[in-house]
Amino acid sequence: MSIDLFDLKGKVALITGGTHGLGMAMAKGLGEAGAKLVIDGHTSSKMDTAIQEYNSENLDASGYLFDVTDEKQVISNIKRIEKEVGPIDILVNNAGIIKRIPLEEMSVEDFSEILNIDLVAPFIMAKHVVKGMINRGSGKIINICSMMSELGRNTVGAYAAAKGGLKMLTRNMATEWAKHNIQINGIGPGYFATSQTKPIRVDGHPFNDFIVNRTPAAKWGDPNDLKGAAIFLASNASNFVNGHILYVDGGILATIGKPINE
Ligand code: GCO
Repeated sequence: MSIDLFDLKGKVALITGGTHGLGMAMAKGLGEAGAKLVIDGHTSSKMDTAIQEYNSENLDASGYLFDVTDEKQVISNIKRIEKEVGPIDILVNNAGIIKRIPLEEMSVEDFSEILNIDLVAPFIMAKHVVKGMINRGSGKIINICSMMSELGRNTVGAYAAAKGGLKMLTRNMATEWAKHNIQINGIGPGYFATSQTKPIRVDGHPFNDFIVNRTPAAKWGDPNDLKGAAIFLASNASNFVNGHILYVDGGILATIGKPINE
């Protein structure tokens, strides 16, 4: 049955930054499709709350607190996870930060921190998870990109540099690892109602109205709208899809936009 192509029973999925927001929504989708969930985070209080929420929805989830930018921590935790939970079949590089600062005012420290978490960490995670996938001859890696993988925007220059880089890193991972029956793709969320967008999604905030008008779907996305894309790219349904960025954006990238009153 074709629907079985989306079945993730028996698979182990590691989601970085899976304690809230888009990461949690995508993780729940993978769990609902049958995967065992391994949630990475860096705050124990957030992790405890998140694991309770997953388990309250009968999802098999275990939490691991480690810093995705620290290669030593990544290596030791991947070892622990593969021993305690099982070989990692699916990696979702979702953890990320954003700082909204004009480039001419942004410190090198801020710029480097954003690049480190949003671009270098996905490289470190994939570099160490893929070794097991190559040995097993199969695996899925999903890098969470952004509209800023394609478009610039005032104040988010470092984030755009990182997300643009992540798009190309995704393509190069596919170039180098697809021959091992590993599929590496990206998901590019549009504008979603999350804690990350909260500051710019308040009534009366010019950006809020701009996004509703700029998005052909005329609304902010619901994090649950990402579940389908995550399950597709994590499952056998995408076994010949590689180096692709699947944008889930309500049509933003399809259009030049329209005047407010049109
Ligand atoms: C912003 C937003 C975006 C979104 C998302 C869009 O300030 O523009 O936070 O970065 O979160 O990445 O794809």
